[in-house]
Amino acid sequence: MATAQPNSTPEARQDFYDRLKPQNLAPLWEVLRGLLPSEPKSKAAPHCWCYADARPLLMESGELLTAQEAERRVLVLENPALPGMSRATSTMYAGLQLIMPGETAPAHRHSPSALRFMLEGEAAFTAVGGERTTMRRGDFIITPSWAWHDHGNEGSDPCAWLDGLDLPLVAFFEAGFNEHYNDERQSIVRPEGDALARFGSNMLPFKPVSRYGLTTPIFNYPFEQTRAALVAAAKGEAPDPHEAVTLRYSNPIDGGWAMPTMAAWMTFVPAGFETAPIRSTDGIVMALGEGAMTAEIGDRSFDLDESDVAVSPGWTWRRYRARKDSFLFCFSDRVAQEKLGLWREERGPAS
Ligand code: GTQ
Repeated sequence: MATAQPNSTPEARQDFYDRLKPQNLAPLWEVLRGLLPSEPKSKAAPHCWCYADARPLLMESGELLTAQEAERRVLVLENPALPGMSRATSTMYAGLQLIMPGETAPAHRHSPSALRFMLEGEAAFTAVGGERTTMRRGDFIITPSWAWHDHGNEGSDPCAWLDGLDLPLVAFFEAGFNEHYNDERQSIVRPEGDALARFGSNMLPFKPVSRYGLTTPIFNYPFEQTRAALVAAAKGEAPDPHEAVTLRYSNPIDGGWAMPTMAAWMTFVPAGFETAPIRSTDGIVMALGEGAMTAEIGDRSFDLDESDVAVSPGWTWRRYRARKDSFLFCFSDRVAQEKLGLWREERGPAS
């Protein structure tokens, strides 16, 4: 039996749509394909920021205004396909932050979480929860959601690092708060190293509780420890064809990811090793801590030197080839996607 065919003209449909509009109604069938694509197509583009190009401009910003004046003196890494949106990937913010000798980035707190990957300088500190930590090259540092934090530079050279924040995610949920401290620097109530001793030495208090709720109580994962673990792990078995040698930063309280919204890990690609293509639904921000490597991301190929930052948009094939032993720091929204049951990956053939 034939179904009745409505014989509406394009004009009749348009007229119907025009009458829907004032009622704040819209026809799903005109937008359904865009709402339910067969697979993700990220709006972000693969991109690389060479530190050699960005650094002079970052240093110039140090002459232009103080950290106090700026509150945070940061050059935002804007994805070229998302101009003006302060996004490196569709869901992650990234920036290069500079603190000149003697300066303080004043204490504040916000519900977005922040992470830092230290690039340059030996004498920068960040203070979190009444404790200071010195930030050294390659260190992974965490500012938990709603924790007071200020940064300073006690040395004679500029200090710079990569910032990562979940700002676009928090903005999407419209759940962001921000507050200023009543002083430039927070009061220090614990000696440096306290958190690492209690939680980051393969030991735990009998009743391990994080001061920072869902975020790890360790707020500096020193590169020295991370690097040593990766190098030792590489001796135990051959690198994984897709992941090379990868370890993730974990929360010692539950073994999960270190932060509730941003996943962070480090990949060691031994010199001469080439990974097979892999893609995952999380868009990844990566910074080369040490070494020299090529990252093929989608149809782009980037030669990464130390401190270069690249982004791999979600569901984009990526593969690495190391020219020297390379230590690649990565972060993404993978942990959030996993919790929501959305995260997927696909592994291409290993040649
Ligand atoms: O260091 O607290 O890149 O609040 C952007 C916002 C850094 C910070 C950023 C921030 C910070």
